[in-house]
Amino acid sequence: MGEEEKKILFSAVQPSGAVTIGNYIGAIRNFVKLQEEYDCFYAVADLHAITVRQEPAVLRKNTLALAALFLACGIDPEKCVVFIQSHVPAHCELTWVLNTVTYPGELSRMTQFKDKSAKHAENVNMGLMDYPVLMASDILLYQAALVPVGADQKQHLEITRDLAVRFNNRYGQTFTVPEPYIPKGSGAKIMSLADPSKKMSKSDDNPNAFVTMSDDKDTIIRKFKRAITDSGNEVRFSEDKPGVSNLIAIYGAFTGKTVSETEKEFEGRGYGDFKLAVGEAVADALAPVQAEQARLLKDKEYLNSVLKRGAESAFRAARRTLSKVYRKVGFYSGE
Ligand code: AQP
Repeated sequence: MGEEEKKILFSAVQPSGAVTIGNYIGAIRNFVKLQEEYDCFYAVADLHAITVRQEPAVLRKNTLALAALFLACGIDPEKCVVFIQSHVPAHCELTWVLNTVTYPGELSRMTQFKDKSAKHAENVNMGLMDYPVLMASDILLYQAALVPVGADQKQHLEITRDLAVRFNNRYGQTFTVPEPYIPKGSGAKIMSLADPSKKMSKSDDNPNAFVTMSDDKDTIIRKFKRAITDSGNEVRFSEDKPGVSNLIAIYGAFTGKTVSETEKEFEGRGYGDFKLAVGEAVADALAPVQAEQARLLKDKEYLNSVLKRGAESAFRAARRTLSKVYRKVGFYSGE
C-alpha cells in the first residue's frame, strides 16, 4: 500500500545485425540505468527488422542473441518485461488502426525512410515506409511516458507524439503522449569509424565502420587502429575533429572519463596511443558482457522462459490499450 505508481518506459532494438557499441551507448546502457525508476518494457524488434531483407536463419539467431545481450548488459527480467515484438500481435493490430490517422506525406519525409530507400533501392517496401507507425504502436500500446533512444530516432518519436495527439483529439483521451529520453552530449550519436560524418549502424556494408558487442579483443583493437581520424595529432574534442571527437565520446562511455580528463590524459601522446587505449578500454569493458551472453545462450530453456513470461505480461498490458482503441473507433465487441 502507498507505493507510488512508477511511470512506464518502452524501448526496443532491432535484431537486424550484430548490435554495435552505438546501440549500446545510445540506448541499451540507459535501459539498464532506468530500470530502477520506471516500469520498463524492452523488446527485440523483429517486426521492424524485416523492413530490410533478412536471412531467416540469421534473423532467428540474432533475435535470441539480442535477448541474451539485454540480460548480459544488466537488464533484470525480474524488474522489467523483456520480450520479442512478434510474440505480441497487438503491435500489428494497433499499427493498422494508427495507419488510418497517418498521412503518407509525413512518412515519406522521414530521414530514415529516405536513407534506407536509397540504400536498399531494390526493396523499397511499404513496411519500410510504415516503420514509424509500427514504432508508434510499440510505444503507445504500453502507455509509455518515456522512450530512451539515440538521437537518430528523435524524428520517429515526434511522429509518435503527433499520432497520439491526433488520435486523442479525434476519439477522446486514449494514449499517453511520450517523451524521448536522449542521452546528453556526444553519446547520443556514435559515428561510423570509417566515416565520422555518418552514424555507426549495424547494417553498414563496411564491417570496419562499427564495433559490435561480440567482437573479440584483437578485432576491436584493429578496428580502432584503422578508425579515420583527422589531420593533426592532438587528442582534442572539437567540431573540426569529428573522428577524434567520436573516439573521445566512445572512450568516455566505457571508462566514465569526461572529455577534459581524456584530453589531459593524452596530451602530447598523439593519435596512435589514444586509439590503442580506446580499443583496450572497449574490449576490457565488453569481455564480461560477452562471457555472460555466451553463458545465457547455452541456457536456452531459461531464455525461453524469460521471453515467454515477458510476452505474457506485455500481451496483458497491450490488450488493455488495444481494447480501448477498438471501443473508441467503434468496433463491435460481440459482448
Ligand atoms: N550510432 C548510434 N549512436 C547512438 N545510438 C544509436 N542507436 C542506433 N545507432 C546509434 C540507437 O540504438 C537503438 C536501437 O536501434 P535500432 O536497432 O532499433 O535501429 P537503428 O536506430 O536503425 O540502429 P542501427 O544500428 O542503425 O540499425 P540498422 O543498421 O539496422 O538500421 C535506438 O534507440 C537508436 O537510436
